[in-house]
Amino acid sequence: MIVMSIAGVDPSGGAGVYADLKTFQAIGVYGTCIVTALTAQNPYKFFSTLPISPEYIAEQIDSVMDSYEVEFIKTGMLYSPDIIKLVARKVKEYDLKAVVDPVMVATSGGDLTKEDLADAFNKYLLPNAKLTTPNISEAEKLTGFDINTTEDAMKACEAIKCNNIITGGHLDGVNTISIDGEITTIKQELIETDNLHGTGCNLSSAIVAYLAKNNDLKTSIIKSLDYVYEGIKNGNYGTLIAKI
Ligand code: PXL
Repeated sequence: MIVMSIAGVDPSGGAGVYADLKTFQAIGVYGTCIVTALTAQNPYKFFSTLPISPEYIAEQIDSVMDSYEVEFIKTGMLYSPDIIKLVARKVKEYDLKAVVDPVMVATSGGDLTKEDLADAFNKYLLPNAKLTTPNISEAEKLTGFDINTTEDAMKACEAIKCNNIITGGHLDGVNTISIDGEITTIKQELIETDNLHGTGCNLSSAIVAYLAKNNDLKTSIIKSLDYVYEGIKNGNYGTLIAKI
């Protein structure tokens, strides 16, 4: 049960590959991490980004694949269309089942990329992904729809090019899920907090971990929503004992 995160580094540890690794550990799978970019940030302020070249990202992926058997991966901050293209190529090459967190903007408000990534996600990565996990603003970018209501989110769910969950933190806690064309909703209680940094990262890495532990997609999503909810409540990702 070896999984992989392909994402950026958040030195404050709440998001990116460090957060993913903590979540993999909490759920009981062995995690590997491919770094797409360094960032300088904390949960409240984003300073800057230093991307890694696509060639060196490819070398990292190949080096892990050379000796580990990986079936499930998640992708987070991919920074540029070229990196998205490269990752899509590697997903095909190694026949990987990918959960794509279509990261475009940091929770703290900083741009995690200079370019418009929605087209590249739609064209290269989503058509071969197992699941994508946009929040409302990412779903708006992927579909071009405005999302103000659950009905809007359901329409966007239908339009996204693979199985997806549109997370409902900004829609009264209503998550909208589309699996094999069937649309359902799961409502969660909203928690008052000033720290939602990394919740998207932790959701997608938890889903990958539960998938690797042989849960089906719907079960993996439900368990992961619960894991993230507990993490927000306790502010202690990675020290949680996950329900395995
Ligand atoms: O949650 C989006 C995200 C993804 N990856 C990295 C981040 C963030 C948000 O801050 O820093 C590296």
